[in-house]
Amino acid sequence: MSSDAPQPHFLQSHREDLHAARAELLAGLQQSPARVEPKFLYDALGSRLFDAITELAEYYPTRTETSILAQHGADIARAVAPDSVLIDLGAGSCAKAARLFGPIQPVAYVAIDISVDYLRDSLGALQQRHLGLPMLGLGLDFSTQLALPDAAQAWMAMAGAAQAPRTVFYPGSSIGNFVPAEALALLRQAHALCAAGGTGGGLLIGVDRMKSAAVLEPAYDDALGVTAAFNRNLLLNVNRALNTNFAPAAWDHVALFNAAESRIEMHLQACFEQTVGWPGGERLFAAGERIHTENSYKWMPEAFEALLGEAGFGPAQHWTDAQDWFSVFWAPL
Ligand code: AVI
Repeated sequence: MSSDAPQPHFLQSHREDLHAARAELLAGLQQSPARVEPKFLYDALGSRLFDAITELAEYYPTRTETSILAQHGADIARAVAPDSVLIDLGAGSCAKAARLFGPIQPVAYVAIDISVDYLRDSLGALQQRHLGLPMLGLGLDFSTQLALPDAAQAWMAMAGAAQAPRTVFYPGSSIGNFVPAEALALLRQAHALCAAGGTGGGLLIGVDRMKSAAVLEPAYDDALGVTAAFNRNLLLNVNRALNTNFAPAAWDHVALFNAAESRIEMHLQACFEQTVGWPGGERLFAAGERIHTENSYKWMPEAFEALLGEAGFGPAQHWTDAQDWFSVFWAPL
Protein backbone atom coordinates (compact mmCIF):
# COMPACT_ATOMS: atom_id res chain seq x y z
CA MET A 1 0.00 0.00 0.00
CA SER A 2 1.45 3.42 -0.89
CA SER A 3 1.88 5.75 2.08
CA ASP A 4 -0.30 8.42 0.45
CA ALA A 5 -3.25 6.03 -0.03
CA PRO A 6 -6.34 7.47 1.75
CA GLN A 7 -6.80 6.16 5.29
CA PRO A 8 -9.97 6.07 7.36
CA HIS A 9 -10.10 8.34 10.37
CA PHE A 10 -10.68 6.76 13.82
CA LEU A 11 -12.19 8.18 17.02
CA GLN A 12 -12.77 6.28 20.27
CA SER A 13 -15.34 8.03 22.41
CA HIS A 14 -16.44 5.06 24.57
CA ARG A 15 -14.17 4.31 27.53
CA GLU A 16 -14.87 1.09 29.34
CA ASP A 17 -15.88 1.76 32.94
CA LEU A 18 -14.84 -1.48 34.69
CA HIS A 19 -16.16 -0.32 38.04
CA ALA A 20 -19.64 0.32 36.59
CA ALA A 21 -19.57 -2.99 34.66
CA ARG A 22 -18.74 -4.90 37.87
CA ALA A 23 -21.48 -3.14 39.84
CA GLU A 24 -24.02 -3.92 37.08
CA LEU A 25 -22.96 -7.58 36.95
CA LEU A 26 -23.10 -8.03 40.71
CA ALA A 27 -26.54 -6.45 40.94
CA GLY A 28 -27.83 -8.74 38.16
CA LEU A 29 -26.35 -11.90 39.68
CA GLN A 30 -28.02 -11.18 43.00
CA GLN A 31 -31.47 -10.62 41.49
CA SER A 32 -34.08 -13.34 41.47
CA PRO A 33 -34.13 -14.63 38.79
CA ALA A 34 -30.52 -13.70 38.11
CA ARG A 35 -29.68 -11.81 34.93
CA VAL A 36 -26.62 -10.74 33.00
CA GLU A 37 -26.94 -8.07 30.29
CA PRO A 38 -26.49 -9.44 26.74
CA LYS A 39 -23.56 -7.08 26.07
CA PHE A 40 -21.48 -9.55 28.14
CA LEU A 41 -21.97 -12.09 25.33
CA TYR A 42 -19.59 -10.08 23.15
CA ASP A 43 -15.96 -10.40 24.17
CA ALA A 44 -13.56 -11.21 21.31
CA LEU A 45 -14.51 -14.92 21.34
CA GLY A 46 -18.20 -14.12 21.72
CA SER A 47 -18.08 -11.88 18.62
CA ARG A 48 -16.46 -14.71 16.65
CA LEU A 49 -19.05 -17.19 17.92
CA PHE A 50 -21.80 -14.78 16.85
CA ASP A 51 -20.22 -14.59 13.37
CA ALA A 52 -20.32 -18.42 13.29
CA ILE A 53 -24.01 -18.36 14.32
CA THR A 54 -24.80 -16.23 11.27
CA GLU A 55 -23.49 -19.08 9.07
CA LEU A 56 -25.72 -21.75 10.63
CA ALA A 57 -28.55 -23.30 8.63
CA GLU A 58 -30.97 -22.74 11.54
CA TYR A 59 -30.10 -19.02 12.00
CA TYR A 60 -32.13 -17.52 9.14
CA PRO A 61 -32.04 -13.73 10.01
CA THR A 62 -28.64 -12.80 8.52
CA ARG A 63 -29.01 -14.51 5.17
CA THR A 64 -32.66 -13.48 4.87
CA GLU A 65 -31.83 -9.82 5.47
CA THR A 66 -28.92 -10.03 3.00
CA SER A 67 -31.23 -11.45 0.35
CA ILE A 68 -33.80 -8.67 0.94
CA LEU A 69 -31.12 -5.97 0.63
CA ALA A 70 -29.83 -7.58 -2.58
CA GLN A 71 -33.23 -8.17 -4.15
CA HIS A 72 -34.67 -4.77 -3.32
CA GLY A 73 -31.48 -2.73 -3.61
CA ALA A 74 -32.84 -0.60 -6.46
CA ASP A 75 -36.07 0.24 -4.58
CA ILE A 76 -34.11 1.00 -1.42
CA ALA A 77 -31.82 3.30 -3.43
CA ARG A 78 -34.87 5.16 -4.77
CA ALA A 79 -36.19 5.68 -1.22
CA VAL A 80 -32.91 6.83 0.33
CA ALA A 81 -31.81 10.44 -0.32
CA PRO A 82 -28.98 10.76 -2.86
CA ASP A 83 -25.58 11.91 -1.60
CA SER A 84 -26.22 11.02 2.02
CA VAL A 85 -23.81 10.17 4.82
CA LEU A 86 -24.23 6.48 5.63
CA ILE A 87 -24.07 5.99 9.42
CA ASP A 88 -23.71 2.31 10.27
CA LEU A 89 -24.74 1.27 13.80
CA GLY A 90 -22.87 -1.80 15.08
CA ALA A 91 -20.80 -1.91 11.90
CA GLY A 92 -18.56 -4.90 12.85
CA SER A 93 -16.98 -6.15 9.62
CA CYS A 94 -18.72 -3.33 7.67
CA ALA A 95 -19.75 -5.98 5.10
CA LYS A 96 -23.48 -5.21 5.14
CA ALA A 97 -23.02 -1.47 4.66
CA ALA A 98 -20.40 -2.03 1.95
CA ARG A 99 -23.04 -3.82 -0.12
CA LEU A 100 -25.10 -0.61 -0.04
CA PHE A 101 -22.31 1.61 -1.41
CA GLY A 102 -23.15 0.67 -5.03
CA PRO A 103 -26.93 1.19 -4.82
CA ILE A 104 -27.05 4.31 -2.60
CA GLN A 105 -23.71 5.99 -3.45
CA PRO A 106 -23.08 7.72 -0.09
CA VAL A 107 -20.82 10.80 0.13
CA ALA A 108 -19.24 9.62 3.39
CA TYR A 109 -19.34 6.52 5.58
CA VAL A 110 -19.38 6.56 9.41
CA ALA A 111 -18.93 3.09 10.94
CA ILE A 112 -19.90 2.93 14.63
CA ASP A 113 -19.06 0.07 16.95
CA ILE A 114 -18.35 -0.17 20.66
CA SER A 115 -14.65 -0.70 19.98
CA VAL A 116 -12.78 1.18 17.30
CA ASP A 117 -10.09 -1.54 17.38
CA TYR A 118 -12.64 -3.98 16.03
CA LEU A 119 -13.24 -1.61 13.08
CA ARG A 120 -9.60 -0.88 12.31
CA ASP A 121 -8.85 -3.82 9.98
CA SER A 122 -12.21 -4.00 8.25
CA LEU A 123 -12.47 -0.26 7.62
CA GLY A 124 -8.83 -0.01 6.49
CA ALA A 125 -9.38 -2.75 3.89
CA LEU A 126 -12.71 -1.23 2.79
CA GLN A 127 -11.08 2.18 2.30
CA GLN A 128 -8.61 0.64 -0.18
CA ARG A 129 -11.54 -0.62 -2.26
CA HIS A 130 -13.34 2.76 -2.13
CA LEU A 131 -10.54 5.29 -2.38
CA GLY A 132 -12.78 8.31 -2.98
CA LEU A 133 -15.20 7.73 -0.10
CA PRO A 134 -14.30 9.47 3.18
CA MET A 135 -14.58 6.96 6.06
CA LEU A 136 -14.74 7.46 9.81
CA GLY A 137 -14.51 4.65 12.40
CA LEU A 138 -16.16 5.68 15.66
CA GLY A 139 -15.90 3.72 18.94
CA LEU A 140 -19.17 4.44 20.72
CA ASP A 141 -21.55 2.47 22.96
CA PHE A 142 -24.72 3.72 21.29
CA SER A 143 -26.88 1.37 23.38
CA THR A 144 -26.57 3.87 26.23
CA GLN A 145 -26.54 7.05 24.14
CA LEU A 146 -26.66 7.58 20.39
CA ALA A 147 -25.20 10.97 19.49
CA LEU A 148 -22.18 11.94 17.43
CA PRO A 149 -19.37 13.50 19.48
CA ASP A 150 -18.11 16.95 18.42
CA ALA A 151 -14.99 15.41 16.84
CA ALA A 152 -17.19 13.33 14.54
CA GLN A 153 -19.21 16.42 13.54
CA ALA A 154 -15.94 18.21 12.80
CA TRP A 155 -14.79 15.26 10.65
CA MET A 156 -18.07 15.40 8.68
CA ALA A 157 -17.55 19.12 8.09
CA MET A 158 -14.00 18.42 6.84
CA ALA A 159 -15.38 15.72 4.55
CA GLY A 160 -17.80 18.33 3.14
CA ALA A 161 -20.77 16.34 4.49
CA ALA A 162 -21.97 18.53 7.38
CA GLN A 163 -25.20 19.45 5.56
CA ALA A 164 -25.70 16.12 3.80
CA PRO A 165 -28.80 14.02 4.57
CA ARG A 166 -28.06 11.20 7.00
CA THR A 167 -28.98 7.59 6.28
CA VAL A 168 -28.76 5.69 9.56
CA PHE A 169 -28.35 1.94 8.91
CA TYR A 170 -29.15 -0.49 11.74
CA PRO A 171 -29.23 -4.02 10.31
CA GLY A 172 -29.41 -7.50 11.81
CA SER A 173 -32.52 -6.98 13.97
CA SER A 174 -30.26 -5.86 16.80
CA ILE A 175 -33.16 -3.58 17.78
CA GLY A 176 -34.83 -6.84 18.90
CA ASN A 177 -32.33 -7.18 21.75
CA PHE A 178 -33.94 -4.17 23.47
CA VAL A 179 -37.22 -4.31 25.40
CA PRO A 180 -39.81 -2.19 23.55
CA ALA A 181 -39.43 0.89 25.80
CA GLU A 182 -35.64 0.88 25.28
CA ALA A 183 -36.10 0.22 21.55
CA LEU A 184 -38.35 3.30 21.37
CA ALA A 185 -35.77 5.41 23.20
CA LEU A 186 -33.03 4.29 20.78
CA LEU A 187 -35.24 4.96 17.73
CA ARG A 188 -35.97 8.47 19.06
CA GLN A 189 -32.22 9.10 19.27
CA ALA A 190 -31.78 7.68 15.75
CA HIS A 191 -34.44 10.16 14.60
CA ALA A 192 -32.58 13.04 16.26
CA LEU A 193 -29.34 11.88 14.61
CA CYS A 194 -31.00 11.91 11.17
CA ALA A 195 -32.70 15.26 11.84
CA ALA A 196 -29.34 16.90 12.60
CA GLY A 197 -28.37 16.40 8.92
CA GLY A 198 -29.87 17.75 5.69
CA THR A 199 -33.41 17.03 4.50
CA GLY A 200 -34.17 13.60 3.06
CA GLY A 201 -32.48 11.54 5.78
CA GLY A 202 -33.95 8.51 7.49
CA LEU A 203 -33.45 5.13 9.07
CA LEU A 204 -32.87 1.85 7.21
CA ILE A 205 -33.41 -0.90 9.75
CA GLY A 206 -33.63 -4.70 9.70
CA VAL A 207 -36.29 -6.29 11.93
CA ASP A 208 -36.98 -9.96 12.57
CA ARG A 209 -40.66 -10.86 12.35
CA MET A 210 -42.90 -12.93 14.55
CA LYS A 211 -43.10 -16.51 13.38
CA SER A 212 -43.69 -20.00 14.74
CA ALA A 213 -41.72 -21.38 17.68
CA ALA A 214 -40.81 -24.30 15.40
CA VAL A 215 -38.65 -21.92 13.34
CA LEU A 216 -37.55 -19.58 16.14
CA GLU A 217 -36.34 -22.04 18.76
CA PRO A 218 -33.87 -23.99 16.56
CA ALA A 219 -32.49 -20.63 15.32
CA TYR A 220 -31.43 -19.99 18.95
CA ASP A 221 -30.60 -23.63 19.84
CA ASP A 222 -28.76 -25.07 16.84
CA ALA A 223 -27.79 -28.71 16.40
CA LEU A 224 -24.04 -27.98 16.46
CA GLY A 225 -24.25 -26.19 19.78
CA VAL A 226 -22.69 -22.94 18.53
CA THR A 227 -25.38 -20.81 20.19
CA ALA A 228 -24.95 -22.83 23.39
CA ALA A 229 -21.20 -22.05 23.31
CA PHE A 230 -22.00 -18.37 22.62
CA ASN A 231 -24.30 -18.29 25.65
CA ARG A 232 -21.91 -20.22 27.98
CA ASN A 233 -18.97 -18.04 26.91
CA LEU A 234 -20.73 -15.18 28.73
CA LEU A 235 -19.80 -16.97 31.98
CA LEU A 236 -16.09 -16.84 31.09
CA ASN A 237 -16.47 -13.15 30.37
CA VAL A 238 -18.19 -12.67 33.77
CA ASN A 239 -15.40 -14.68 35.47
CA ARG A 240 -12.82 -12.27 34.02
CA ALA A 241 -14.77 -9.13 34.96
CA LEU A 242 -15.87 -10.19 38.44
CA ASN A 243 -13.42 -12.92 39.46
CA THR A 244 -16.32 -15.37 39.83
CA ASN A 245 -15.81 -19.13 39.53
CA PHE A 246 -18.53 -20.08 37.05
CA ALA A 247 -17.88 -23.48 35.39
CA PRO A 248 -19.50 -23.23 31.93
CA ALA A 249 -19.98 -27.02 31.70
CA ALA A 250 -22.23 -26.86 34.79
CA TRP A 251 -24.79 -24.72 32.92
CA ASP A 252 -27.24 -25.75 30.20
CA HIS A 253 -28.15 -23.45 27.35
CA VAL A 254 -31.91 -22.79 27.21
CA ALA A 255 -33.65 -20.95 24.35
CA LEU A 256 -37.40 -20.60 24.64
CA PHE A 257 -40.09 -18.69 22.83
CA ASN A 258 -42.14 -16.48 25.16
CA ALA A 259 -45.29 -15.94 23.09
CA ALA A 260 -46.85 -13.50 25.58
CA GLU A 261 -43.82 -11.18 25.26
CA SER A 262 -43.17 -11.89 21.54
CA ARG A 263 -39.58 -12.80 22.21
CA ILE A 264 -37.02 -15.56 22.25
CA GLU A 265 -35.27 -15.72 25.60
CA MET A 266 -31.85 -17.19 26.25
CA HIS A 267 -31.05 -18.49 29.71
CA LEU A 268 -28.30 -20.50 31.38
CA GLN A 269 -29.71 -23.18 33.66
CA ALA A 270 -27.76 -24.73 36.55
CA CYS A 271 -27.27 -28.47 35.90
CA PHE A 272 -27.03 -29.10 39.67
CA GLU A 273 -26.99 -27.12 42.91
CA GLN A 274 -23.86 -24.98 43.07
CA THR A 275 -22.40 -21.98 44.82
CA VAL A 276 -20.80 -19.26 42.72
CA GLY A 277 -18.40 -17.01 44.59
CA TRP A 278 -16.71 -13.68 43.99
CA PRO A 279 -14.40 -11.63 46.22
CA GLY A 280 -16.59 -10.65 49.17
CA GLY A 281 -19.72 -12.64 48.25
CA GLU A 282 -21.39 -15.73 46.85
CA ARG A 283 -24.74 -17.03 45.61
CA LEU A 284 -26.25 -20.46 45.84
CA PHE A 285 -27.98 -21.58 42.65
CA ALA A 286 -30.43 -24.47 43.00
CA ALA A 287 -30.46 -27.20 40.34
CA GLY A 288 -32.54 -25.87 37.43
CA GLU A 289 -32.27 -22.22 38.49
CA ARG A 290 -31.68 -19.88 35.56
CA ILE A 291 -29.70 -16.80 34.62
CA HIS A 292 -31.50 -14.74 31.95
CA THR A 293 -28.93 -13.64 29.36
CA GLU A 294 -30.79 -12.27 26.32
CA ASN A 295 -34.14 -11.28 24.84
CA SER A 296 -34.66 -11.21 21.10
CA TYR A 297 -38.00 -9.56 20.32
CA LYS A 298 -39.86 -10.51 17.16
CA TRP A 299 -42.10 -7.84 15.69
CA MET A 300 -45.24 -7.80 13.59
CA PRO A 301 -44.57 -5.25 10.80
CA GLU A 302 -47.58 -3.10 11.76
CA ALA A 303 -46.42 -2.88 15.37
CA PHE A 304 -42.89 -1.93 14.34
CA GLU A 305 -44.21 0.69 11.91
CA ALA A 306 -46.23 2.17 14.80
CA LEU A 307 -43.08 2.23 16.96
CA LEU A 308 -41.20 4.10 14.20
CA GLY A 309 -44.05 6.62 14.06
CA GLU A 310 -43.95 7.04 17.83
CA ALA A 311 -40.21 7.72 17.56
CA GLY A 312 -40.96 10.64 15.21
CA PHE A 313 -40.37 9.11 11.78
CA GLY A 314 -42.67 9.68 8.81
CA PRO A 315 -44.66 6.89 7.11
CA ALA A 316 -42.35 3.90 6.67
CA GLN A 317 -42.14 1.40 3.85
CA HIS A 318 -40.69 -2.06 4.13
CA TRP A 319 -39.47 -4.95 2.04
CA THR A 320 -39.65 -8.62 3.00
CA ASP A 321 -38.63 -12.08 1.78
CA ALA A 322 -40.77 -14.79 0.16
CA GLN A 323 -41.60 -16.36 3.56
CA ASP A 324 -42.32 -13.03 5.32
CA TRP A 325 -39.72 -13.88 7.95
CA PHE A 326 -37.78 -10.61 8.07
CA SER A 327 -38.38 -6.99 7.10
CA VAL A 328 -36.13 -4.12 6.10
CA PHE A 329 -37.83 -0.79 6.87
CA TRP A 330 -37.08 2.62 5.41
CA ALA A 331 -38.36 5.25 7.84
CA PRO A 332 -37.94 8.80 6.49
CA LEU A 333 -37.64 11.87 8.70
C1 AVI B 1 -27.32 -9.66 17.63
N1 AVI B 1 -28.70 -10.17 17.75
C2 AVI B 1 -29.58 -9.53 16.79
C3 AVI B 1 -28.80 -11.64 17.73
C4 AVI B 1 -30.28 -12.08 17.84
O1 AVI B 1 -30.72 -12.82 16.97
O2 AVI B 1 -30.96 -11.65 18.77
C5 AVI B 1 -28.00 -12.26 18.86
C6 AVI B 1 -28.14 -13.76 18.94
N2 AVI B 1 -28.40 -14.41 20.04
C7 AVI B 1 -28.43 -15.70 19.78
N3 AVI B 1 -28.25 -15.88 18.48
C8 AVI B 1 -28.05 -14.67 17.95
